[in-house]
Amino acid sequence: MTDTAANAAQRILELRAELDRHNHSYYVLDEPSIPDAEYDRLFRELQAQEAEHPALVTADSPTQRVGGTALSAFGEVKHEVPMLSLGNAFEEGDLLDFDRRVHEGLDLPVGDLFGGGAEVEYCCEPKLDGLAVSLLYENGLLVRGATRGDGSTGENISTNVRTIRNVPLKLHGEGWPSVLEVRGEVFMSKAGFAALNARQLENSSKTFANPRNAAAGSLRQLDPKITANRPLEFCCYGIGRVEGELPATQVGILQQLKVWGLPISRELKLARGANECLAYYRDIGERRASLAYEIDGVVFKVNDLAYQRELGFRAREPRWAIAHKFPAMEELTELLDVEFQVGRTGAVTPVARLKPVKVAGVMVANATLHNMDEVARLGLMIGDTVIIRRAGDVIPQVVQVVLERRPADARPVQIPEQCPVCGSAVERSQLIKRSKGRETISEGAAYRCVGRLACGAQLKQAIIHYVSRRALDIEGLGEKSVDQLVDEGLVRSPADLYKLTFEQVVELEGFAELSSKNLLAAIENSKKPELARFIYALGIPDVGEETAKVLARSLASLARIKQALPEVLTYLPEVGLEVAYEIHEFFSDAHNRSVIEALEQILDIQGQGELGAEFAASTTLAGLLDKLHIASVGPTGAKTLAAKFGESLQKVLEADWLDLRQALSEKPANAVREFFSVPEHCERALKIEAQLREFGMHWESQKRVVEGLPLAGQTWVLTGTLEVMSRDQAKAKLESLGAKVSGSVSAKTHCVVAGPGAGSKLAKASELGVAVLDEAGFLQRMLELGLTT
Ligand code: D41
Repeated sequence: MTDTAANAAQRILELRAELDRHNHSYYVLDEPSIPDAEYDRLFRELQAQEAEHPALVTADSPTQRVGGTALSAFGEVKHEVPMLSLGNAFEEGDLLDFDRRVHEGLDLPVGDLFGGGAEVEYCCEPKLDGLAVSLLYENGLLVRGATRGDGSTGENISTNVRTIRNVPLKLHGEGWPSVLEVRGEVFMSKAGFAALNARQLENSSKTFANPRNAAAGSLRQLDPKITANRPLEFCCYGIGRVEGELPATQVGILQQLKVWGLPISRELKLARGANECLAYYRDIGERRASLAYEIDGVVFKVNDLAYQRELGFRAREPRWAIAHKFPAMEELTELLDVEFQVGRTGAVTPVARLKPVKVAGVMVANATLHNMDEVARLGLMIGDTVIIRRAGDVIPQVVQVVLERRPADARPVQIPEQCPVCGSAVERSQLIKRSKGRETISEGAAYRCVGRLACGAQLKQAIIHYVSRRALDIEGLGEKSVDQLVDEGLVRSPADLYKLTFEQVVELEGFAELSSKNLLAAIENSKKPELARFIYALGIPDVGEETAKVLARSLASLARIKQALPEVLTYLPEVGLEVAYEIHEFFSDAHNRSVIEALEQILDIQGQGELGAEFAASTTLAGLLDKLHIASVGPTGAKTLAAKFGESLQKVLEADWLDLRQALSEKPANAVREFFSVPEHCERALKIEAQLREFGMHWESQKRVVEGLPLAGQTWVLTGTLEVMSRDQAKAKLESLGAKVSGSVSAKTHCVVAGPGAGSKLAKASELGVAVLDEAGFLQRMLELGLTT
């Protein structure tokens, strides 16, 4: 043998071994080891090598086999009509070549620039990224489901396909062929995939690299109960064995299948000629990111079945169909390093620095790694070869490590002990779970730099947030100028902005006389902020604009917000315990307090005054008792208690068991007594009550407050979807006007607000003659009552 032939033989063996390994991972383990694009490259290299050295082709080469191998755990199914594979077009030219071959095969004149020739009609549909299956219907009943396998033999997955919600077990209507084998793709929507992975993560089970693996892994479960719990869907794209009559075109058949209850693509279209096919390709390509499921291209099929028969197939690919692929969303590259970024709230997050690689047409050099748990989950080491995935407009992600390519000198990823920006300590966050009056603390996934505004990274982002449009809206301060102000030590806290002088500003890069004056004027103009904007500007973790508005509206003073106890904060609409603790902790922090005090010296914060009616009306003793999370005492028990003890917390605390038993059954009565036998629990309850009083709220006067409100004594019901406000918001509005909001309609109901999708409650309302408002009518009424949205 010559040298080159020997080298080729060596390379061919290597490629076969590698492809065999990947095939096994992919088809048997459902755990691809490399991206499809990389597999295709290796495969094409092997094909090219074998074409050049035909003597080296052996029957066991991966090129000599189509598709995968059947996994023995399932029974075998022989496909009487083989399940063919699809040829690929990667460029527009490939598609034009395909169209030309179709014309030649059919003896049709090829079109020219002057519109001559005949246009062939093509059925167009997205190419779903799932796995091909065959469903066999006999006399309209689903009798068998099978995977494609190698195209001639697949696996019997009948029990599993039956669990797929949109697979009809019995065909609708009538007139179906006595034997009808339909073929299509089983896939998972992007949302279903995300939900499944979230669930897997929660259960510490293995997550899937992409929706296709998730679909494959779910369909090939030996336990159909597992399959049933996976969000699988089916979409029909063709037929196999048929005994009976069907329409004479591809589109006609699919439309008929749809009538019989089989799902087909909503994007199905008929195109005349190659140019309309290309237009379809571009249109779907543009909408790729916004489709509910992943696709890796579009498929074109000659529409006329007589033409399909005439064209036939070559090897195992029909000459009448082609897949026009989109750029791959996954590629291989190298992890050069992991760096750590510090966010506005001090979160230290790992970022992957990658050897730049083009993924779906875009150069990618960085990818987020979320947190150290994710790094551990991936088993990532610096130097690793990794699979990068860019799904739509989403930030590129590292989805998998290619373990077999790990170099000997790979290094572990380590969280720095000191903040890379300011050198302060980096601490692991704590997860505090509170329920039934108990706290359990565990380690969180996040790490935080404790440097606060002493950390340049946090300070810069805090300032950028503070001046942003929805916060204090100080125009003229860009990211670059903030960097400069911080780096030169001119600004160490938001309060320092107000000390800037003309001389200092005009020295900054990009500032001239006029722009400096404008900036100083903008800073001066920001000195009378609305309370809500000010709260938002502080950048409290988890407090966005909405929560800031709620805080400002309900508590109506910075002093109250600063001291509010977490339980008191949870009286506010849409503030849960987690956020309440974040807010409370933020204001308890000495450093934050000093920054806020400095700002208070300078600013005249607007919109402070009386406690909001909304808050006042929602603070009940029953609510407080409920918030204490006493075991076995829910909202109803809390209400009974409050009523029984005349709205006096003191009386509840002093109650003996017999008193309690008059209001509650044995178990909750025991629980209440036990709970309040702990002095800290009593103290806490009294502290909350004291704060509510201090804020100007009295249980005894609750009734009076409510009685003076315009909707006092009325019960309202909300049903269906509201579009302008959330149901919680609508409920809060109604309660602030004195109404009660109930979950069920009765003759006593004053009014039902019904959005789209309202069902039985709306029916009941009309039955009982209860007034009904749509959302527009409801908003109108709210406006009449002087409430703004
Ligand atoms: O959406 C798909 N993945 C899809 C796959 C489709 N829309 N049409 C297809 N048509 C065929 C032929 C033309 C051979 C009946 C296919 C596939 N085949 C296919 N899927 C996997 C292997 C072949």
